[in-house]
Amino acid sequence: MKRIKIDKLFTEEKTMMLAYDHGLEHGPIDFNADDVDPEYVIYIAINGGYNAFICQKGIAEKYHENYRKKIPLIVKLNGKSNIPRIFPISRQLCSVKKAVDLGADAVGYTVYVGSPLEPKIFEDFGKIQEEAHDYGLPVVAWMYPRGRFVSNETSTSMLSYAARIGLELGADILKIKYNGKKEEFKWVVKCAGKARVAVAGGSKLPDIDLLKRVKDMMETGISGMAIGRNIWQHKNPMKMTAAVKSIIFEDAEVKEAMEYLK
Ligand code: FBP
Repeated sequence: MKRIKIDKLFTEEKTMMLAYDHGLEHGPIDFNADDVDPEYVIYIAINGGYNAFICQKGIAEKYHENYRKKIPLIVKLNGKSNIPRIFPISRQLCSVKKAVDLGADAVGYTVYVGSPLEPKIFEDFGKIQEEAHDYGLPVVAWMYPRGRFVSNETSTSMLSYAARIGLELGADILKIKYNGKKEEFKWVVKCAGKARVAVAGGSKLPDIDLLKRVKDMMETGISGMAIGRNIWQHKNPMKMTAAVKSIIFEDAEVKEAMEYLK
């Protein structure tokens, strides 16, 4: 088996990645006059010292291309808008080869656990996982329980099942939502086994609430975050980046992290 080059996405086994695929997933409703510009967010990713920038191929082609050597890239291979609210499924929009041509250091793929279309989703994921590994690329899986068979998308039992599925399907990094239950979430991380867990940030929170959440999450054994809106929607993204990083990489207390926001 080819060696999977995962270390580039981590600093001493911890990570903080910047996600920017929201234009497709949510639409411009997530953006303001600054962060609607991909250059603005790439600037944050590079100058904030993120471990990777995550985007769809269109942004990678038109914007990241000039920064190839400056920040690792994760190309999201599938995606969908939130307009047709039918069965949760996110189809492949970019090939693994195209991601490699764009300079990707890893590929990303959303898996809707529990969707009525789950068999198709798993089958498709299986293919891209093998292709990516043939190139030595790690696979980041957004493991999101969703659909009418899922009564609670963030229950510990659902999240732990999603984490385990991610491990068993061969994902290297699992992007999972945090449910705010620190003790229970340790079980989610345990179920992920050797797959590393990076938690999503969620919608924008007040500063103190976000930092408390990050502190709690880091105490569950996760490797870090793949965060988006809480950074680039912030009025001072670089300060918020420094605050979150201090907790992830230096184990800072919330009070110490708050100092970066002054
Ligand atoms: P945030 O940190 O902004 O929550 O981003 C995480 C993320 O997974 C994005 O990568 C993605 O666009 C979005 O959330 C999808 O969230 P949902 O499927 O819940 O709308």
